[in-house]
This record gives sequence, C-alpha cells and structure tokens, in this order.
Amino acid sequence: MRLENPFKKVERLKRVTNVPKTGQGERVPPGQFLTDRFPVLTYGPTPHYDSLDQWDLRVFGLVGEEKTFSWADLMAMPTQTQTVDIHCVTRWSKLDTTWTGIPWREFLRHIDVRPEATHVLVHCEHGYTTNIGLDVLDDDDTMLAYLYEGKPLTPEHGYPMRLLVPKKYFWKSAKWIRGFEFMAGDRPGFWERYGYHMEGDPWKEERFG
Ligand SMILES: Nc1nc2c(c(=O)[nH]1)N[C@H]1C(S)=C(S)[C@@H](COP(=O)(O)O)O[C@H]1N2
Ligand SMILES: [Mo]
Repeated sequence: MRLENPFKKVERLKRVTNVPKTGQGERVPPGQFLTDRFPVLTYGPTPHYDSLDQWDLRVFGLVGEEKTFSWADLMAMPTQTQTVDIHCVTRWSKLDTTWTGIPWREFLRHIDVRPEATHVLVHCEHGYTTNIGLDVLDDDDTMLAYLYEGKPLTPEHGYPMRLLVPKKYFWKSAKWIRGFEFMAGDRPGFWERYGYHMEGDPWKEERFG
C-alpha cells in the first residue's frame, strides 16, 4: 500500500503553555541553563527510514486487545500543535519549542487499557526504553510528536515519531517510538536502570534515583 504524504495534513492549531509566562527565570528549573541550540542526545545509533511502509507502533501488555498502528492509522487521528519548554537532565533547557502530534489522550481512545495497568514502558527502535506512569501521561501536553517547528522531525531528533512529555526530563521523551507496553506497576527503562530517577520531575530535580 502506498501512503499519502502525511505531512500535508492540515493541523488543528492549539497553544498549550505548561509554565506561567511572567518571567523567563521562573520557567527554568533548578540547576538548568538555557540554550537556543537544540542539542542531540542519543545513546547508540540513529535509525534512518527510507519509507514508512514498514514502520508501525505496537500496543501490548495489559490491554484488552494487542494492536499495531500503521503510519496511516496514526495520521488519521486528531492532531495538536503546542509550544512548550523542554529540560534535559544534562542541564540544558530550551524555551518555546513547538511540536505537532497526536495528543496522548486521543491516542488512548483507540486502546482498551486494562484496569490493572498503572505504567507504560515505551519501546524504541534499537532497544531504548523508558518508563512512565499512566497518570503522568494523562495530561494535555503529552503527545506523539511528528513535527518540530512545523517540519518533520529530523532523524537525530526522532523521525518519524517521538513521545513528548515536556513536564519530565527529556530522556522520558523517547525518540523513534515503536511500542507501548502497559504494565501493572513500574519497571525501569534504559536510563532508569543506569541510575536515573524513576519519575524525573525537573522542578523537583529528580535526576538520579
Ligand atoms: N530512542 C531514544 N530516545 C531518546 C534517547 C535515546 O538515546 N534513544 N535519548 C533521550 C535523552 S537522554 C534525551 S535528553 C532526549 C534528547 O532528545 P534530542 O536529541 O531531540 O534533544 O531524547 C531522549 N530520547
Ligand atoms: Mo538526556
């Protein structure tokens, strides 16, 4: 099957701000500095895709029915554009980054999550994982992002799709997502196993566990 160009899609525009705009200072969490650049932080190789025909996103674990979403399936879902601040545990923060994607809550409408599920383990190309609570994901600013500043993500920033959880340190914003595993209870992902915090709230400086 040939897929239509997904990026031609007309987007519903919506601005979400998760931090008060009264001054830049109070938008910067403790121990962070601001950058205008967009650093790349990747453990391991960067995946490259010639086509999205073979790409899919799998939902498994504590769900009523396992599902596999194609790129076209996802592009049929409602989208949102939001401008948010991002904070990396390596101490850089970047203000006013604009992303377009599928709001987590829209995506979730397609999934029959079993009542015992409390967390997800996000699975990425090449084995990167990260864990997040369903209560954390359940927010206006969580999305499956595929455009950055109106353009497709570059390969190094997660093309074709990444999770965006701006209120946590950026390692939770998994690039090159391929699956969500719903779990009863929490289980550490890649960096969490190496000592990063299970929650990763930048405002509480939850850097290490
Ligand atoms: N799949 C995958 N996702 C990932 C990473 C990674 O190595 N692999 N690095 C994480 C870390 S530590 C950070 S800080 C951000 C960096 O995103 P960026 O490279 O777009 O700035 O991606 C996160 N998501
Ligand atoms: Mo990071």
